Amino acid sequence: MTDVTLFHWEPNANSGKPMLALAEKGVQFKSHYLDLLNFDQHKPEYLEINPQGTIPAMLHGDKVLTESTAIMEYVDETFDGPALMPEDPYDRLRVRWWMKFMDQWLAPSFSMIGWSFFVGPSVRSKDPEELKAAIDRIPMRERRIAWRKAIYGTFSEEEMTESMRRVSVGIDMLETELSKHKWLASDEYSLADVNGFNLGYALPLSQPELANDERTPHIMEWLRKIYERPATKYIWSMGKTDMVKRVHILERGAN
Ligand SMILES: N[C@@H](CCC(=O)N[C@@H](CS)C(=O)NCC(=O)O)C(=O)O
Repeated sequence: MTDVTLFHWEPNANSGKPMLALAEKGVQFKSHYLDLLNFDQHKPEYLEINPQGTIPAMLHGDKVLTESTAIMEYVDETFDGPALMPEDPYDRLRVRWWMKFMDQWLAPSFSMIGWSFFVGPSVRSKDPEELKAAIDRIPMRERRIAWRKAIYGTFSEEEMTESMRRVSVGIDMLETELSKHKWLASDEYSLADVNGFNLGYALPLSQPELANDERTPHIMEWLRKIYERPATKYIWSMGKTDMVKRVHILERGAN
């Protein structure tokens, strides 16, 4: 086995990006599952690997890699297997354009909605003192603030409205772009698709009015094609919670 260890949570969002990129390249890796809802990412043994206390992180030999998109690019460039970046420089630019757009603009809005409706409610019933201590242990100030807002339900109406607006704008942009090429950034399957799938695989469940067969047929077909790839099936089978079962909405004929 290649000397790769991936520290990840569920195949979802940032964790799923390097998981799926590794599987697409055919790279076997040691899986080290961290339970985000149990605050495993803030435990001292993981902070030695990623002092920011966020997931994912990867070890390749003696190298420590963090930042999910940068890890995907490293994986693509380092290992044999099908290229996940196109040859053409303009196509490559579009892959990077979409990844930057998703990582910096769209994903934080998806994340705020997910943290408000899922992450916060999932941990809220723990002992209040334990929760307070868990929050105090989080190394990054901005993550402490996000956890507090998720747990105590204090994301403002303005923040939530803006996140919903961004998700809606992002869905329309994806639909337009996917009507132009076979895949998101070009006619070749790329890291932009891996990134986008991790962000949007559950859209037909989480935003059924905005993402559905009538309104966004290109998005639906794109998600289904990625879902049908053997690498995607394999990685999603590594999920340990019901969260990943949402992917089955992409089964043809499921809705
Ligand atoms: N920019 C980082 C963000 C990593 C990140 O924030 N990951 C989330 C999970 S998707 C996390 O670890 N959250 C846990 C926490 O904030 O405690 C990346 O892309 O790797």
